[in-house]
Amino acid sequence: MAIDYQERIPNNVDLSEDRRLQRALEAWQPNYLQWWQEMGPTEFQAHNVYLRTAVSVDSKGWANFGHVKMPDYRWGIFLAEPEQDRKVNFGEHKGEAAWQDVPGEYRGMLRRLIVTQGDTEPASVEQQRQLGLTAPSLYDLRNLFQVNVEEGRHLWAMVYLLHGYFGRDGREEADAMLQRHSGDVDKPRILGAFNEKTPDWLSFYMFTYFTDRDGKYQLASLAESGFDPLSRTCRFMLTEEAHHMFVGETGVGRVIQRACELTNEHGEDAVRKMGGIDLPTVQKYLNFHFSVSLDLFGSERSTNAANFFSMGLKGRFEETKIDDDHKLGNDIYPILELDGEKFVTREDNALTVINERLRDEYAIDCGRGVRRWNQIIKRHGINFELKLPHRAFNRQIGSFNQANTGGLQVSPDGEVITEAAWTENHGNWLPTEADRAFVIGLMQPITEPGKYAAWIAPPARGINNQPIDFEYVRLN
Ligand code: BYC
Ligand code: FE
Ligand code: FE
Repeated sequence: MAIDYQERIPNNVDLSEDRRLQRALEAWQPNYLQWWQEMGPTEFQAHNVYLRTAVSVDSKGWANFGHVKMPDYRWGIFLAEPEQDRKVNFGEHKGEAAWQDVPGEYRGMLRRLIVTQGDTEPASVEQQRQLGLTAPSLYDLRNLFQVNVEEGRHLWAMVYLLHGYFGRDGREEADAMLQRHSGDVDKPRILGAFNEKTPDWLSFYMFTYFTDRDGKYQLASLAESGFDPLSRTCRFMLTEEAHHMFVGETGVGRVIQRACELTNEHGEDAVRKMGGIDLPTVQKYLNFHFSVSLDLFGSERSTNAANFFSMGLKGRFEETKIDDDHKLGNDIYPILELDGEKFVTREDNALTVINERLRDEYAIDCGRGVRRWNQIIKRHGINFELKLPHRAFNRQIGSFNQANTGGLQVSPDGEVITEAAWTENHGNWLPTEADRAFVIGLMQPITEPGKYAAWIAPPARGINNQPIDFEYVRLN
């Protein structure tokens, strides 16, 4: 189905057939645009940016590329194509026809899931709003804005569900999405990682690698939902997520490549002096972003998560490909825990520890890119290996939170340590104020097509087969 971009709210949901919903969304739109102006990218709103716009939900050729101004980018509402005779594929309702309306008894739970998902989208735009001022190239500037406009569209997708299916409380939740702000002391965003700062481009690449990947796993689990409209919105959001993670993986990879080049030219200790970001600093940023992103999966044992599953609202990653009864009545799953100062693996009810299973799958996926980063280092003949820190390192949520470990901490290598040892060493493991100041100090804008900042290698190729010196953002 082709999408009409002349409409105020481009969509493939027959919005013009539902006047009540259309009016509600048209009333929300000016508030959204105002939020975008106030809390979105601080500059470049009047410049033409080479953006990809979704033009259909057909997996072949769903996107169009062209120079547009961000406020003119059409934030449409798109649902992936319906699946014929789709069923609820897990939980107590397994085998029933998928719901086209909200099941009354699950309304509150479903709304909460949609609100939590929706809240992260504008949060990330807020976190990234200053980065345009210090982009290392026009290529990177364009990628930042692509991610930003798509996160804006993801918010639209969730707000469509709230307005369309949850009546007055849905409208109130949609308004609240624009009132909470990342890092706000009074009205913060819901989840921890979305209240952290993204003050520099290394943080941005780490965020898009690690935190957008939480998005991939959460969206994939929600795409399994028995509530069909949620499934279809999330399925389409996943197609866009791939690019966000690509920006992260290649961004970190290019930082690593430059560090390696400088190491080989000037020696390991000269990387910073020569204006690069040394590998030990990259490791610290990695440690930080991986650990705060692990927190996004919630507690190891969660009745919320068990309920979401049993009710048929949120499945497991690739639920329908898993070979079991999809009800998890008697299944077990191993989880890692601290018993005093020792790690032990205990088996628990698979339903109770469903968050942990998703976290496991996420961590494995994170490891794949780390291996590719290490290949870059190896190709340069340098003896250094980046590693994911231990899953218990620097955790704020769940059983490894200090409040639950009797004050014990865990090092990146998985050594259980005292609070005093933590205080003494955490500056070797997490970015210090001085590290952050150093990295921020490198961030100077490069605005000439084809030029790249000294701390990052140019990309291997451009966007949509364009050359790397293409004018990705027209500054004149
Ligand atoms: N920070 O039983 P618990 C994305 C709260 S990213 C603060 O442990 P549950 C994106 C929890 O809310 C994907 N609070 O966890 C990426 C609960 O509070 P209430 C986002 C936290 O409920 C980049 C309480 O602790 N999508 O799309 O089983 C750029 C006890 O909860 C945290 C989703 O998250 C935390 N880290 O699972 C842009 C999917 N963790 O309700 C976008 C929807 C937990 O008692 N959300 N809490 O006040 C969910 O499925 C679940 O809410 C969670 C938590 C998996 C997040
Ligand atoms: Fe998103
Ligand atoms: Fe994303």
